[in-house]
Amino acid sequence: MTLPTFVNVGERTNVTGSAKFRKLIQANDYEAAVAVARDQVENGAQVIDVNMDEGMLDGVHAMTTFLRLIAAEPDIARVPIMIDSSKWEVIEAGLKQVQGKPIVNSISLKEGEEAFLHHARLCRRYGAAVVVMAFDEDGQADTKARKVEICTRSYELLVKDGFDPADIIFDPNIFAVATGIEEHENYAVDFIEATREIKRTLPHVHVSGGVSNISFSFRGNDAVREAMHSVFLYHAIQAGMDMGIVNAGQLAIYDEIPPELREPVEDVILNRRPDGTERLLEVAERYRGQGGKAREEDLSWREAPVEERLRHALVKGINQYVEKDTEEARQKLGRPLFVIEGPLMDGMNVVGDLFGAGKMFLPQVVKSARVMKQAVAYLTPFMEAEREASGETARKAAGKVLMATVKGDVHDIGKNIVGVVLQCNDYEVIDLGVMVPANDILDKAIEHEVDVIGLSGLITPSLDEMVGVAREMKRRGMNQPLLIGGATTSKAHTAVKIAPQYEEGVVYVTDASRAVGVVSDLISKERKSGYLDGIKTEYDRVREAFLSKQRQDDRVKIAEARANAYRLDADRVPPAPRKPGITVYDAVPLSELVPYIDWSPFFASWDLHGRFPMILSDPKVGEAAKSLYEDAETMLSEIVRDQALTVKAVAGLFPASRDGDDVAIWNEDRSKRAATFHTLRQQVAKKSGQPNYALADYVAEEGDHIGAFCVTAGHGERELVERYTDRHDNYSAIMASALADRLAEAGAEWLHERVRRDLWGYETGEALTKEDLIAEGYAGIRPAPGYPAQPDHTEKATLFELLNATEHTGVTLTESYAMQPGAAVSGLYFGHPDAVYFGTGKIGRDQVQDYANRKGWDLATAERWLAPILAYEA
Ligand code: B12
Repeated sequence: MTLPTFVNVGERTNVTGSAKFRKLIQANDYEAAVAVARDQVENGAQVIDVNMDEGMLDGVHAMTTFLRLIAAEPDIARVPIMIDSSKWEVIEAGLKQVQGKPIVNSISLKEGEEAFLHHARLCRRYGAAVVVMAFDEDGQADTKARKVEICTRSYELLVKDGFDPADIIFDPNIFAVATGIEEHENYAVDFIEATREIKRTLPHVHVSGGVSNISFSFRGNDAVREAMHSVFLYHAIQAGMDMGIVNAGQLAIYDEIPPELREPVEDVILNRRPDGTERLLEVAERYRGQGGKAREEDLSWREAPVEERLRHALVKGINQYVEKDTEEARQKLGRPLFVIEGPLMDGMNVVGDLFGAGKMFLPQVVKSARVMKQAVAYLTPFMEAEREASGETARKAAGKVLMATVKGDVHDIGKNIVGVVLQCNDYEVIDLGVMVPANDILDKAIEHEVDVIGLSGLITPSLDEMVGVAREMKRRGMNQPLLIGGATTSKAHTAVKIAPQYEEGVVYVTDASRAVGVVSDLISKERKSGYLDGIKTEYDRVREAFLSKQRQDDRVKIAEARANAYRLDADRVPPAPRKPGITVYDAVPLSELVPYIDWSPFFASWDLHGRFPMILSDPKVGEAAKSLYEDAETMLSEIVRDQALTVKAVAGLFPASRDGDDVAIWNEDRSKRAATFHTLRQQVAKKSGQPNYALADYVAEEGDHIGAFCVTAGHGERELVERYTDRHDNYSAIMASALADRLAEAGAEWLHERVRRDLWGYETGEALTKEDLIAEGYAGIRPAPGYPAQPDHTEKATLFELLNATEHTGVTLTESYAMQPGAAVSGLYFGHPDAVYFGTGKIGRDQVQDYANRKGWDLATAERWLAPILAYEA
């Protein structure tokens, strides 16, 4: 294929990249969809990329229909079509339709040589050119060396197989620069230099890429983005890039970029100085809001009257102008209260309705709440001054809710989210924070005359604490309803254990979106008793069902379960560790952890459910997810740049041997037992051939080893969170905690890899992609006390002592064995290649008694710590 100097690929006909196009295709409006393609060509696109990869679409049908229609349009049919899909059936469907020379986007060595060549041959059969991504079995290429290596290998394979080199278009991956992450700084240079080398050594091929990626860190600043694209292209084209996805309408002319902007942009693109990013950030501020048509369009709402502007800012969560507009509204409306009860409440009502109708999502609501909070904070001194002058009492909210994370527990993201959502709905929230003893909760509830009390908890020991709070409420003769929430709570536990302790109403609330409805029912004089009657009937049923299931106990005896233990393959026991004993990491570089982040749970913590990155293009929540992700990436870069969090870790590898259902830990020469880990065995009746697992089964009877670890990313979190809450910015505060949690998990993944490769060293050679890591595609496991394979949190005491974890990481244990700081994970390492995760499930009294004996507890203590997994009523 021969190409003119630089070919511009239009990508507006891509359902994953354009919401407008996606909606048209989903609505079967192919006529308007064809118009999008026509517009692209009229605006200078010389190739159009067509992508129909969208979960809800029949990709084959959509691709076939669309390509047939554009083939009939002479204006469009004159440009080549790039068939873009990750699904082979869609690509093939596309290939069958295209009349001229098609381009397939893309193939790569990701799944190995065989699949690569198979796909390449299919393309060749249709006479198609191919985009070859610099992606191999080890992942995407980021450095020049990897890009050149993968492209060269792909080239050799293709050409040897008879592929015309002129039909090969390499995409050596353009990644964002100026992210604040040191290892990203050379990404543009890596691309440009790889392009130069590819063009020099691999005759006839083309080089392409998605240009807008380069400026991802400057989203919202079109002037800087346009300058970055133009400078990047200026250098990349000289190096041989001859094709790319560029929005031609949004490209500055290189020579016309003001030198004060061009120079710092060029410093960043060419990685010419270490402080390049900071300097560009400074200059960028001056260009914010300039250039870029989209920005001007966005700002048309600024021309509306101030009440409208406030409402708009609330619904859209824009906090940029909040103080200015609030002041203007205060002057216009005469009193601060009128601003709150007028445009601010109007806006919040819209937000509440949209959220209730499932048209707005949690992150958007929390952003709206930020606008409200900042406006109210601005008005508060004026209201206080008025009150002092007139002697009036404060404005009454719709109701008062007291919230607390119970004693011994440290996590509060969920509680904070619920608090924000309630505040959005005009409830006053008194938040007592974390680790709050029952008496403090109840004293404050009485003092503040609250209408409802809400408790939160992350780990199972908190369940017992909640039962205690309910009991104490009864003893004190209180009458407020009690709400129960948090990851460890459940309707069954609430119905069986908490509700029977307190007759004034106990309600389990699954998530933030339900909280408002429940509180409003509980506060309404008319609805309260009917609502609570309904809950009571429901919980009676849940309790009965639970107890009757418990009565049909189908557990096998512990002796029988042990006889069916998993038998370890002694020949495959991992070798002795290369570096036995304890290794401490005082400050793991944050930039090293970023690639280990598993983003899916991050979205879940904002009530957006789905797998990353597909969630970003989800038809329902995609838009909210994308914007949340952008904010998260921006904050993450700042955290990395400012070293705002410190990740500390300790890992230890010890001689060990199995001792029944326990694991004995030995000193270096195995002359003295240093500690014992206790494990629990599954007692569910298994099908033949399936073992009743206990973690101890993964350790050999002699000569084996196990590991232990503790990681935290929580040092610095409190300061970071406070910095945002001081600015009434709960959105960023919650985001900071959620990112700290992600970094703690990423730290655990990072450390486990180090252990497998270096410290223990049983893993050699294998290089896993990030997806493999997340899918735990490696040998060995790292169960954490509290997780289903070891539900007993008290084992953390042994683990901490053995590792001296508090001294090495600064993490301490509460009386419920929660770790502080909250963004922390600790657990054991089992290296045997057959080790798999499992759930212990419910266990019988015989095992509980046996476990109590092994731990030196009485039965009641064992039943308390193991309460959530007892198969009987204690
Ligand atoms: C992410 C995660 C973590 C993260 C962050 C935790 C966090 N910030 O919540 C990290 C990696 C730090 C972590 C660590 C641990 N985790 Co963890 N973790 C999870 C996971 C996967 C999701 C929790 C989460 O983020 N939820 C998102 C938030 C927003 O949701 P939420 O807290 O539930 O709140 C919502 C609702 O519950 C409700 N709500 C919450 N509070 C309230 C209060 C009121 C009044 C109302 C009305 C509603 C309400 O509304 C909120 C918003 O929708 C859960 C499993 C799961 N799917 O739930 C395990 C889970 C919570 N973890 C668990 C455990 C055991 C641990 C560790 C002890 C493991 C270990 N040994 O290291 C540690 C403990 C950390 C510590 N500091 O002590 C267990 C806890 C149960 C148990 N057996 O004790 C779980 C349930 C996993 C499991 N199935 O075993 N964990």
